[in-house]
Amino acid sequence: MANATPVMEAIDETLAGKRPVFEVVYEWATTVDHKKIGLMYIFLALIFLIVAGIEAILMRIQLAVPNNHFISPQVFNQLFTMHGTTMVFFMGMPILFGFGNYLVPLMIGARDMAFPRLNAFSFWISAFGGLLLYFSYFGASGLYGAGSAPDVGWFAYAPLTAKVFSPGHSTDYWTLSLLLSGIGTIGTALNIVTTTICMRCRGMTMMRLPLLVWLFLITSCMVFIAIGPLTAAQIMLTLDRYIGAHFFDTQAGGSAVLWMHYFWIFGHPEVYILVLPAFAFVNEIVPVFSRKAIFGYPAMVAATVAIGFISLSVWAHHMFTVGLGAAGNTFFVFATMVISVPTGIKIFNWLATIWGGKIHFATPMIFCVGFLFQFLIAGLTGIMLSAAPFDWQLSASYFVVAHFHYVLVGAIVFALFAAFYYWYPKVTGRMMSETLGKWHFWLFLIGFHLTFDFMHVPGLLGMPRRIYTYEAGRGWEMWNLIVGIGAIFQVVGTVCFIFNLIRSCFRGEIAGHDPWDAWTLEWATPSPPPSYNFAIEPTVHSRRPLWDLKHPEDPDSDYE
Ligand code: HEM
Ligand SMILES: [Cu+2]
Repeated sequence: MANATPVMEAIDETLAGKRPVFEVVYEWATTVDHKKIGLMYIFLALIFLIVAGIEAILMRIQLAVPNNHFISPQVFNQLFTMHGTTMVFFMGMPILFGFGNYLVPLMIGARDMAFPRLNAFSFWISAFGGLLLYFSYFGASGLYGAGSAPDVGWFAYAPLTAKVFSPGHSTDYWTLSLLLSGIGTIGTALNIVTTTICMRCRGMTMMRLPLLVWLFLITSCMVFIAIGPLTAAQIMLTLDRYIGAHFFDTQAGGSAVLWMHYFWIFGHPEVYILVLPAFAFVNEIVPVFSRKAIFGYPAMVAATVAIGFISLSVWAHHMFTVGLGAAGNTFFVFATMVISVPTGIKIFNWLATIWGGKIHFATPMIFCVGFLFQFLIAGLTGIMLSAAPFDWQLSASYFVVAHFHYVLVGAIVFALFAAFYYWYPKVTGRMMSETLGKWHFWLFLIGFHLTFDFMHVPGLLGMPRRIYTYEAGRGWEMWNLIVGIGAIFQVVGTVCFIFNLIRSCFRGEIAGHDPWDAWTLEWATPSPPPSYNFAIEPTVHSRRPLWDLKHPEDPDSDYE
């Protein structure tokens, strides 16, 4: 089968009795090929997406009507903790780094990552981190006293996490699982930085790097700076809980605010660690479907570097309500607002790329359009929240939840879907169904807006976040019902997507090596690419090497 995926080949050969299942599992479990590792990251993340999605639906069912007793308060606390932690650490980061793993070496004309074994190690330790988090559910009373999931929120504020307030081991599962996955994330970041710096093919100067590679490079640098404080905080918390240290124990001279600083010095850059790869996908997809080179490449690179730096210095906008004092708050208000400048440059450049282009609204492109629109709105509510007095009113309300889901779902998840439709033919050799793709898009878009547009309203009406139920007559019930209905739409859309992923693997149209008429190097390889990527190491002369090959009459290299 010339056009089979590695996965399908494995399935076929196993079914035909040519290879025992064990051998196939062994091959994947021991692989150091960046493409297989990338796929395993994505597969793992999709499983966690389903799990965390179920947790979200359970919460929305509970909140759909007032005075509901579908779920107990304890379980509700566990659900939002597990949902948030899973989505950020075991869905978001793995799926994005999965794409990075798959694409970065291909796009710079390399045969693999710089450290293939470290790459495998990083994947497995992250996967074990995720398993450990969920092991807390199955631990039951016997095993080291686990048996209930963590319930302290995804940012686990002190002093709630102290042994007195959170006895048992669920908080320890949370801590250790983030410690492990943090090590994996650092390993992957190290690999991406080294690969990008050292393994580029001939002619691939830094200013000819595909923007995707630039964005993963900067994301990885941010990982170095952000994960350290997280790891330190997890170790301190463990010391507090196990040997009676008092880092975060106010009564013994520790500081609860110290935890917040540690957590958000990690937590805010984390937001950008998730969003920059999403930008990366949009940077590749929008120009190809507008049939134009990206507008303002150097400005895009500069804006990314600026976002990287500034986002490291805005963490205390998560702490306006703590009482940092006027000087502290003022600094963080301005630092936060300044980010809108480079972000605005990016939005402008995407629009300028689309402007006057021959736009082709295939599924990857429509998801990018959704991304642009929703990211703009998320940025606007972000600016609103960055004004400290406004934040004081709404900090612990549903307005904030609506804001950050606009970023996390409206921007990041939309860009991810675009990436799936765009690179699927490269990975599997087959196209995803456009019809199902359009169904997916519209169902998900309607669901997204029903859920998150209307979630701002109960927030403005004073509905706090993390409440398990509420009484009737406060004007919240209609909005919560709409929000719940929207969530169902999103589920149906996602089911279309998963069905499309599986179905297209067997039935999809054969793609050929370059179905979108694109211009970056991964499209120069067969679909799927062989394990060594390139038989002959490519040489490039411009930012769009494949364009040069296809258009000898008007190559970019003439203008460089
Ligand atoms: C780019 C992707 C972004 C993501 C993923 C994101 C995510 C989040 C998250 C998870 C929170 C919740 C904090 C909490 O639970 O207390 C939050 C709060 C906040 N975000 Fe964003 N955000 C993003 C962009 C922005 C932007 C562009 C701004 C402003 C220009 C902004 C300003 C804020 C502020 C001020 C808060 C504090 C809310 C509070 O503590 O009450 N965010 N964001
Ligand atoms: Cu932040």
